[in-house]
Amino acid sequence: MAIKRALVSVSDKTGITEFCRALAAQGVQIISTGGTHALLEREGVPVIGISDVTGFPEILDGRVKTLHPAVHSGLLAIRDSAEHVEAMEKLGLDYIDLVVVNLYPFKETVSKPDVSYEDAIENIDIGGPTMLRSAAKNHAFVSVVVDAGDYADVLAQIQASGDTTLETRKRLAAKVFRHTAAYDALISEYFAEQLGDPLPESLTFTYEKVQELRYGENPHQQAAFYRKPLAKKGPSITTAKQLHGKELSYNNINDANAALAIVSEFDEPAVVAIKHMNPCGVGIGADIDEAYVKAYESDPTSIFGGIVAANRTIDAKTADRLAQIFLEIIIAPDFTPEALEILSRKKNIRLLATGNEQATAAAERKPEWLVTSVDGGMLVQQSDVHSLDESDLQVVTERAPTAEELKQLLFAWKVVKHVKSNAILLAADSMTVGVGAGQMNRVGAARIAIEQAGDKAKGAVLASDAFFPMGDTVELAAQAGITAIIQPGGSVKDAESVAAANAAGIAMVVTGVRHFKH
Ligand code: 93A
Repeated sequence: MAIKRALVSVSDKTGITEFCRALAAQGVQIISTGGTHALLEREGVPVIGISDVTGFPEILDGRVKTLHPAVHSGLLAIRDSAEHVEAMEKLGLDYIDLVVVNLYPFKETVSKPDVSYEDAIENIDIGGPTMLRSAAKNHAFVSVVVDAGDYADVLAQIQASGDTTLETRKRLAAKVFRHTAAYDALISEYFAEQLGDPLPESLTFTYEKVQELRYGENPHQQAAFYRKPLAKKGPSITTAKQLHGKELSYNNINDANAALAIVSEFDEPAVVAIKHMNPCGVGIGADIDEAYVKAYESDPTSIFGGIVAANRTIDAKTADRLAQIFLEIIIAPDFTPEALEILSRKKNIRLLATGNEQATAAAERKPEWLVTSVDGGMLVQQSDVHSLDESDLQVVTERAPTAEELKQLLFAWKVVKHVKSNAILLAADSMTVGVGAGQMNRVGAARIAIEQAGDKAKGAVLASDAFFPMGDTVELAAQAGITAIIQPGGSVKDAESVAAANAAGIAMVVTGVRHFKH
């Protein structure tokens, strides 16, 4: 069958004149709506108005243009059904063999900073998706183009044979259903946002592909990176710009995301180094340089080949230091031109700018829905945005922490939240000095953290992501010279831990909140 009649109705008119001119040259009759019709006519492409097909004017500010039986019969009729053919002939209706439609720009509209609700609603396309879906359903006979990227291929096929192949039409139909599904999901996402997204039921899982990745966690696993279409506010790996370096890998993106989550905990200048999703060094300071020195000193061995995130712009001074070691990624709000110049000399480093100097204050951060796969399904939970208020702390030992200990305890608590469970973290002088991550028992995590801290354990504070099931971890901490501990509390054997702390003169506070992370 040959393509004789095309219906063209596009919001994004890029490339449409050339495409239609070439179609007309193949003898294809072109029908079009208001703005598209006006453009084609202006450009001298032969075109007839939709009203001449429907016998009905475009009304209600264009809300009703193509929503008409003459259009949808022409799209949906089964060409080799005697009944359908008879019905079409009886009513004097014509077939439409090709539909070229792209939709009202809903995403672009709601992404504008001051979009009005009315403007958003008016940009919900009704007629366009309806035509796309009719044509896609009837892809046995009808070609449907929703993506300007397909103009060239479709045209080439028509020029060669007068029609597209069934295989092409199937591929185009699949694209349409993917497109209209995503379009509707985005509208529902917008409504959910308007309503405050109260329940996970409002999750629509509309993601758009950012890029295919070379591989996943390991080279034999396929992988890709997706993001939510409505850009996240605040520093995010999904909106960060890569300024230099090779393409990001799956592990890079995961680690950079984890690193950003930690530096975003702090209002003061902070730097974190990440290895395999766990922080190996975190420092805060009066400026970003001091914070980096602390993050580095935390564990000068593990930072090698790691990922560094900062919450302030990197300048030349810190760039010089960063350039001295091998790092996979540096992610920061921005880099000064000198810093960029210094770091870009290193071929293998990736530099990412989030553009956001200020993170959202911890207390104002809203949880997001996190998705984890299980075999054949998924789990959904809110992200852990709990932030501790000093007044939530309860001193459970004879000795209360000193002001300095309290400062270190709160610092350690912010970081231990991001360490894989079971997690024990030691801190001193606003830097981590020992991290025990992902252990199957708590005392084991403490042993690792203490061993890593070495001499630095003496006088340090300790944070535990969950309660101590018995007194052994506190006894170990006491032997290492830890002076203060922060932990959730709530174990049936809390008294054992408190007694061990009292015996060693350790100050202990409980939070009443735990931070498991798996
Ligand atoms: O307002 S609509 O939902 N009602 C319709 O009947 C209709 N028909 C086509 N939107 C409709 N369209 C859309 O108009 C198309 O999807 C396309 O995005 C746009 C093209 O309009 P124009 O040709 O006037 O620029």
